[in-house]
Amino acid sequence: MGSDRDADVDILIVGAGVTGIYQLYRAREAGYSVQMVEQGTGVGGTWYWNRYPGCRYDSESYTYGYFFSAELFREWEWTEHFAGQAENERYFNHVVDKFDLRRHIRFNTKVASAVWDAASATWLVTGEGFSTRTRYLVAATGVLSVPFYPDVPGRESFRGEAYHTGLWPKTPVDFAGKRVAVIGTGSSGVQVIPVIAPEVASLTVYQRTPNWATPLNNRPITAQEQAELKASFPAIRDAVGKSPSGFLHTHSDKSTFDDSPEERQAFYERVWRLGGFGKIISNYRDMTLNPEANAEWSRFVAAKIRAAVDDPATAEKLIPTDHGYAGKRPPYVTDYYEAFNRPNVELVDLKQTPITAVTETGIGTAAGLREFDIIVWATGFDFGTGALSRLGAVGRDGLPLKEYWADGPLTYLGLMCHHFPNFFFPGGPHGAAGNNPRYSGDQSDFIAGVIDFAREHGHPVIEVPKALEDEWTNMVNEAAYTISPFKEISYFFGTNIPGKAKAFLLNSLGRPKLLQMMETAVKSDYDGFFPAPGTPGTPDSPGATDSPDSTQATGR
Ligand code: NA7
Repeated sequence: MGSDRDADVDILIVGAGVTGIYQLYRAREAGYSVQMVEQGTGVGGTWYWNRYPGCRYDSESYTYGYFFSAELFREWEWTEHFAGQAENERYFNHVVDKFDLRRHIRFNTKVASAVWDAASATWLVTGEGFSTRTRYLVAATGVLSVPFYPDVPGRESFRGEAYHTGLWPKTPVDFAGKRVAVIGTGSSGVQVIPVIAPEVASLTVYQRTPNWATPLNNRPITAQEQAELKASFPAIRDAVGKSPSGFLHTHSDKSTFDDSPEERQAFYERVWRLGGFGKIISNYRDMTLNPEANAEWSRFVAAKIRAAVDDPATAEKLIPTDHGYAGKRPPYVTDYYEAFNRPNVELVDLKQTPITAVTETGIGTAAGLREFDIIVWATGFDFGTGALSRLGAVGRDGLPLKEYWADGPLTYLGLMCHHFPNFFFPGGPHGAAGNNPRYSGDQSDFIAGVIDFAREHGHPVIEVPKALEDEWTNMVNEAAYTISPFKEISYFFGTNIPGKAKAFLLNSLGRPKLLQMMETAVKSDYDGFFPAPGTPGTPDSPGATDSPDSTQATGR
């Protein structure tokens, strides 16, 4: 029978990003012994690794940050409605220090394997110079944390400087007077391009597929707004807590064709001026679902692109033709299209002239070789399952997670899966809408609750029943094609990674459904989550052997 003597810690959390830090706070507050491991040398996750010029939130700063402490909310003054990377990283450092969490974090530690041991009902988690046995394993490893480099011939032969936006160096990159290539025009590419354009000698943008970029509408938070934010903390916390999207943007109850063409134009102009995701959330309620409504808004955005870009041929290349607005994750930008009016910026359409090779000096396409000093790879991530599949997690009966998920993730509420007892992944695939901290916070709360319940009732093993996993996974996969606006060309289906199974990787059912399912589980006292002694995976099951040699546990 597993006992607390078998574990070095109660809870081991992997990843010091927005989700992991909150889970760490909750675990520590509840009195568990808790250890966090983090691959980097600092906290912040996304806001630690993505340091490229122009990197910033496209969710409002104050709804992205935490709500668990009124004092934290009131003392931290965001400078902008959409704060930049350096400020975001400072925020997470502030949180970790304010709540004395840093002493639980072991940096420079990458998990190489995590193996379930049924006999002791613990996970043995190891990495280079690190080995810990934990009762519960929480992988807060992020959905956008494994950078993707396309397999372009010669990529590594380039002798100039090369950077991936998701692995940006801590020392500033000197772009002044350099010949620079940016490959990729997703959310990262469109942030970096306008910021470096004024500095560089030349900027060549390699675009395979254009995205529907609309204004972020960022601005400083005024002293008056600052005071209002502080004064309204409980109201904001409650509104965000209840919001179906996790944002403060209000939902419109009108459908597109309820309005006349003139009213629609005026409405669109108002929506255009909203911050970030207001373009989706506060748009006509049928904008993402009714193809004609979607085409109408997309035409409006296309007209804005044509108005912003001086050269009509360049403007046409920048307008998506393979998907309508929100068919893929739309980026939010500041002066992106305007950058193409600069004489030193040029757009290369890879649909017309694909990259054939990277050479020692530059990039070759069908149109010839261009030489560069710096290449920026803004080519995205192995979304959703990338980090979890690389964790080396091996569950009950020796089943690797990577194998279990070979055809796509199987999850319960995007936070746990059958066959993997005492294992949780808040913010994981099927749980969130992208990387929204409100969803992952809901998941962390649920995880904290089920662990508390198991502790109180003396259950050594928590494992979600297969039927509940099937129910959620099937609902998510079905709604991916009905409720979700995203098309199969989106990386939300994993299709940006060669060889990856095509499967939906977000929560297509939305936050209300997630919360409702959680409530059902809590109200049933987590019915079915605690396998009876003797069933597979529990300490006294027939297959469970003595605990592997725990003398190798070091590093703490
Ligand atoms: P994205 O949104 O996945 O964008 C990656 C970009 O890289 C996209 O424009 C891709 O074009 C392009 N790409 C990928 N492979 C290639 C090759 N082989 N050749 C040329 N271009 C290529 O990643 P981001 O980092 O921008 O944003 C990720 C998330 O971060 C974002 O959604 C926010 O949540 C924050 P494609 O569209 O595939 O033709």
